[in-house]
Amino acid sequence: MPDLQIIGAPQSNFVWACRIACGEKGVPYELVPVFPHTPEAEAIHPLGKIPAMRHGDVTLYESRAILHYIDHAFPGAPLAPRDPVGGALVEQWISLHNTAIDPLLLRQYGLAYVFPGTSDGSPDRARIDAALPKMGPHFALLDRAVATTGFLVGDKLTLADITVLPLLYYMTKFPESSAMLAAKPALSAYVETLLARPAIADTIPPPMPTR
Ligand SMILES: N[C@@H](CCC(=O)N[C@@H](CS)C(=O)NCC(=O)O)C(=O)O
Repeated sequence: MPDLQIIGAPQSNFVWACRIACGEKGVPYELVPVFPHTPEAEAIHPLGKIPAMRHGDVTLYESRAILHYIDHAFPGAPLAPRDPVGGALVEQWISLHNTAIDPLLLRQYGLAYVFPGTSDGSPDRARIDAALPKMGPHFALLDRAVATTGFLVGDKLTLADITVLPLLYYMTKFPESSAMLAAKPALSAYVETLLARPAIADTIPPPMPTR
């Protein structure tokens, strides 16, 4: 059994990013498919979030830290440039994703479909309609960023792409976001190309369990 554990439900975009990094790096791992706020998550993440990671004596939480660890602790082609500028640009994208893109596109908009919290389980239209006017600039920004090389940083896959791709995959699942994505040719081609990589194609998340 591999001694690296990725702890978290495969539906989580952040868990998926960690799994993609392992796949791209050729690192074997065991997926411990638990939801947030379960004992396994609480044992490592102080807020009970997923992903968490265990590797021998090393425990980590927060996808960004786990991605950094996977990239640096194991052999294989680097998933971030080791020069200061390239490495900082990868960090810049991960930070922008985690603090602005994910909170709007997935937490506010996407989860209004998946976990609407409405009395009849229908999508939370108020939350969706409040998000929509703010979403266009995010798709435009990403479209411009990948237009030249097909990657967010430099000319090969990095942790920046690995962080952003899972969110973009989920954007293909909801009506307004899939239309916004389809209207951006470079970004659409980027998503299609990345989804064909074995490390990504082989780990496409299952649907959310129905309650
Ligand atoms: N900044 C964290 C975010 C992790 C996160 O929000 N995970 C979600 C699942 S996709 C979660 O655990 N949500 C439960 C909660 O926020 O309480 C990371 O990058 O790992």
